[in-house]
Amino acid sequence: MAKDMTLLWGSGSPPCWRVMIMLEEKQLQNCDKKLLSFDKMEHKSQEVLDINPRGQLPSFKHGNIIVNESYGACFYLESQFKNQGTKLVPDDTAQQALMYQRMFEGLTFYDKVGAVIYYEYYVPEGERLESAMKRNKETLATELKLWEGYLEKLGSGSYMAGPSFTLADVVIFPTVGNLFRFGLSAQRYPKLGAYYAQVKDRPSVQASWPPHWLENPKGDEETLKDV
Ligand SMILES: N[C@@H](CCC(=O)N[C@@H](CS)C(=O)NCC(=O)O)C(=O)O
Repeated sequence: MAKDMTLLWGSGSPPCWRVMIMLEEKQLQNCDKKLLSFDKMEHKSQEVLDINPRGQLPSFKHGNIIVNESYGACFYLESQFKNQGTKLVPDDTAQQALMYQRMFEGLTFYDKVGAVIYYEYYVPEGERLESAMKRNKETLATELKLWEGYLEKLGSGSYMAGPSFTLADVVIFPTVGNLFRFGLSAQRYPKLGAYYAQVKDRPSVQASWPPHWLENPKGDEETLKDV
């Protein structure tokens, strides 16, 4: 089924993790997946650049079709393998609308998480400011309260867009996984904590768990402890 399908990916990258979960949900485990190292700058290798001129991961190819953007790859796979594996777009109009709404808000969510957890990666040492980090953390706290409210409104045991696991969970769970890896308090954010606990054991999520997290189960828990 996953004939002539290639995914170049990096461990821990939320955009890569989205596509990894998607492949599992769609029973496309035999996709040819190649783990590359950001530390070794393999995302700028010719192999990646041949598929993705941005030199970014994920880079995804199916036959002659290239869809590198993680959201694009997820939509593409759902549409191409609609009747295979988990159905990830609900038929119910209101649930579908909420799924789209949350998916795209998920990009804003990810940006705000990234502005804190990847601050040192993106901002060179001499340009880092404590005031900027403080502001980014405050902005993230405001964002997190919004998601707490969304989950609260849906009720306990809900997924991101209602009673079923959808594309919204595929794209947002990796962001939530990173939050807890970097030390977010499940006591301060109980709804996100419960969502994380509920989804982390899903087989597609377990099968795609970042390998370097398995090797080193404790992340940098200081980063978000005061958010
Ligand atoms: N919009 C892209 C973002 C991909 C992305 O930012 N990938 C990061 C890893 S998380 C990357 O390859 N960064 C290296 C670089 O930009 O040079 C997507 O959603 O697929």
